[in-house]
Amino acid sequence: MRIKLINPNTTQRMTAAMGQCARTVAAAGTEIVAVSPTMGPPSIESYYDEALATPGLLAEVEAGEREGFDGYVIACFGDPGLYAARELARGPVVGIAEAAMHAASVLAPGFSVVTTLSRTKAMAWHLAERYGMSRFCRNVRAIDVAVLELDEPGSAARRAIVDECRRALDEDGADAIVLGCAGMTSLCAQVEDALSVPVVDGVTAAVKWVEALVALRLATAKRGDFARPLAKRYDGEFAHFSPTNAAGVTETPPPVRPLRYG
Ligand code: 5HY
Repeated sequence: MRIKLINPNTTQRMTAAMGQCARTVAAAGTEIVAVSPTMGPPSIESYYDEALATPGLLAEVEAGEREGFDGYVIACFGDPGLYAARELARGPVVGIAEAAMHAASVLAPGFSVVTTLSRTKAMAWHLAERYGMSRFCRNVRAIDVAVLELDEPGSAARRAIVDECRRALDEDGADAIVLGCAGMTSLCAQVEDALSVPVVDGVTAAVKWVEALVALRLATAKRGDFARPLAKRYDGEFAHFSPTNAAGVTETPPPVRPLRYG
C-alpha cells in the first residue's frame, strides 16, 4: 500500500525527518511518501499560518488522488484541513493530533499534551473537544520553543520537553503524554526513555492507523459530509482549486438575472 504523509508546512528537513520516523514503523509492503506543499508557511504556529497552509495541503491530497495513494496522514498537530481533505480523498485521512489523542486514551486514564508555543494551546484543547477526548485530556502545556528550533543543533528542546512532561505527570494527574508537534517525532523515544510512561507521537500513530484501516479495506465514507465538494468555478488565484464533478467538469450555474417588473 502507499501512504502519503503530508507535512503542511514547507520545511523540507522536517518533512524528511517525519518520513524517516514513519518508515521505522511502517509494515513491509507499506510505502511512505513524505511531502510538503511548495507554497505556504515554513512553520504553523497560529490560526493564520494554519489557514494559509491549508490550500497547499489540499493540493497535495488532490495530487495524491491522481497518483493513486491509499491513504493520507496530515502531519501537523493542528490537523489543518482534515475534513476538507476527507472530502477529496477516497482512502482514509488521519490527523496526527486525532491519532495521538486516541492512542493515549486507551493507554492511560488521562494524558497531557506538550506542544511548542503557548499561543497554540487553545487549538489543542479545541481538537480534544472536537474528537471527544476532553474527558481524557488533563492539560495542554507548551515549552515555548518555536517549531523550527526543535531540531536545531544544541537545541534545549529535548530537555524542555522532558521537564514539561515531568510537571505534567506530577501536577496534571496525567499518566501518558501526547507530543503536540510533528517536529517532535524524532525525540519521542528519548523522551519516553526519560519518563517511563507512554509518550505518543502522532506521526507514527497516524501512520499505523491509516495502515490498519487500509489493510481492513476501510475507506472514507463518500456520502454526506465527506462526499466530494460540489462542482463550481472558483475565481481569481484559486481558479485551479475549482471542484469538479465525477465527469471532471467544473459546472457553473447560469447567472441569476434580476427580475424586471413593469
Ligand atoms: C506542527 N506546527 O506539528 C505544528 C505544531 C504546533 O509547523 N507543525 C507545525 O505547534 O501546532
